[in-house]
Amino acid sequence: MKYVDFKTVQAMWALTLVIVTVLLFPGTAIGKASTAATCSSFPNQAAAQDALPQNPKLDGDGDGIACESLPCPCSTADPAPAPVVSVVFGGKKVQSAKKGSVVFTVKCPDEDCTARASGNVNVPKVGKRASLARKFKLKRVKKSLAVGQTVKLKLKFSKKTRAAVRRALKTRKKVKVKVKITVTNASGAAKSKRYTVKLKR
Ligand SMILES: [Ca+2]
Repeated sequence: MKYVDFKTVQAMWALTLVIVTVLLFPGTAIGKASTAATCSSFPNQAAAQDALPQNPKLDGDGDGIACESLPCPCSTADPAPAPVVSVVFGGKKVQSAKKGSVVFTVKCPDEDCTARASGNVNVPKVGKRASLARKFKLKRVKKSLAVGQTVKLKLKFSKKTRAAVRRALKTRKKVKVKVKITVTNASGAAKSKRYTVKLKR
């Protein structure tokens, strides 16, 4: 190479300058575009909060607040509170098979709510008749509760279920009823409770 003209030298210098800038200041616009946003990409908490919808990883603990470690200015928007519904559940762990149903109670002390119950009866095999070992689904129950009202949820056994339960209990088999009760309020908050009830003769 005999000589390099002035324009080429100038262009090379400019290019070098850009590369050095990106290497030294990765926080600049050019550097940021090439990497996924992390908390260190933001100057403060509020900025990270604004970018949270596009970068869910900024909220590692899932509480709705991005990058708690960053300095303020901070986001003034409170994270949406976790919806809760307070419920008082009631129900005996051992219930009589004679009634042909299992009964639970539900009360919402703070607001109106809706209770839904579903479940099944697990009847074990009796004697050699393996076909009788099965789950019997209970008919679902749904009730609306006024605030403070205690409501009974009665899950009735079908005729078939009653017969199978009676047969099993006669031979001292254990019959269990599994029930799930879910209570929801007007704002969609839900709370569930599961019961395993032993049936006695
Ligand atoms: Ca967080």
